[in-house]
Amino acid sequence: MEAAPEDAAWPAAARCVAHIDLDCFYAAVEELLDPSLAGKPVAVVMGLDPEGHGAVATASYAARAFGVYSAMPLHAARRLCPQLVVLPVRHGIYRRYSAQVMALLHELSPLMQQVSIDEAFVELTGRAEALSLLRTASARIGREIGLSCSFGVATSKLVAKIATDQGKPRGFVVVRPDEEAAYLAPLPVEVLWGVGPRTSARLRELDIRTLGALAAVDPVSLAPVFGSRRALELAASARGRNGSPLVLDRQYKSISSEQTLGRGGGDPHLLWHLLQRMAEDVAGRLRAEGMVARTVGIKLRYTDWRLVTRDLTLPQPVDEASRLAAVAAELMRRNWQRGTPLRLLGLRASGLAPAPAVEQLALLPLEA
Ligand code: DCP
Ligand code: MG
Repeated sequence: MEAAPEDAAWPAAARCVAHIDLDCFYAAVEELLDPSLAGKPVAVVMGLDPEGHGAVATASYAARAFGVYSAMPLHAARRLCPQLVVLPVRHGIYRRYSAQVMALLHELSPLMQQVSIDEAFVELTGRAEALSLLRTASARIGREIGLSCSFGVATSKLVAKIATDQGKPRGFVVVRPDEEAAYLAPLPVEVLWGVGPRTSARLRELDIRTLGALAAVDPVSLAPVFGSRRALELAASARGRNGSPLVLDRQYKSISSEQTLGRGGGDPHLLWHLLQRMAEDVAGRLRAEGMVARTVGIKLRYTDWRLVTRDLTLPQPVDEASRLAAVAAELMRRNWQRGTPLRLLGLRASGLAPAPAVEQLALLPLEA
């Protein structure tokens, strides 16, 4: 795909966080599986019983036009939209689609946080081409999986998520560095995380309805109402300043390589050779992701299926093949019953963190 002009390079100095949320997720999957539903008002309903009780899990856009929303009792939804097509939830099917989307996103970066079944954050800081990568991912979700999604891209999770919601459906909303405050200014205060009915009522009493108005007041004047900590947090959020890091999913916290062994699975020379190859593979993927690993582990499966996994957490993170292989070899020395044949050998790097930019620069003169 050709880079659109609006997909200009993301500045290296700024954080880059993408948020994605699938459009009308459960209803979209049902439409994908039964194209005759397209364009009809569809409600996917939880707890649907033979008497027609239940609660709307989600509604298609055609149903939303009648005022049907998530969490509404089914009888109320039917009153608003008598021709509503009602389907029971099928969690197993939605989970499979969700897993496909998450796997595709994970190709962008292992720094990914799945927030719910249809929603995730991806950290793309340091990736100048972030926007064109995301646009390609969005197109692939449509083409390869058949679902429509919305993306928000910004310098924080907070603003990225707001951008996604504002662009729905099929949105791709980019809030560039330093444009956060201007982007948020016209929006109602309720779009901020944690601003529920109570906070928004108190803000209304102070005549603050938009984020622009909230950003304009001195946080000192909010402190008596909200406490100083919350007042400062509100003031920063209203300008789009929020440093919340991604909370990484366990399953995405490692990069590993495995090799099934035939004959010769007890030969130390062969195993050392394999460890080096796997270390090169893992190191290459770590560097491609811009990551370093604190923990290196091995996985040994003996021919009687006994499984041994051992790891070592290092004082300094690593991303070079030689270091990974050396640590893995040391773990082998301590834990492998030398000469005993293995069915499988694996090497795993975990405790991942973004590679520190300064250290990488410091390495350059040595490599030149
Ligand atoms: N869901 C649910 N009950 C709710 C809200 C949501 O069971 N109260 C389920 C059904 C949704 C899915 O979770 O399809 C994702 O939730 P979203 O809030 O992202 O809603 P949708 O994806 O349906 O719509 P949107 O396009 O607004 O994201
Ligand atoms: Mg959604």
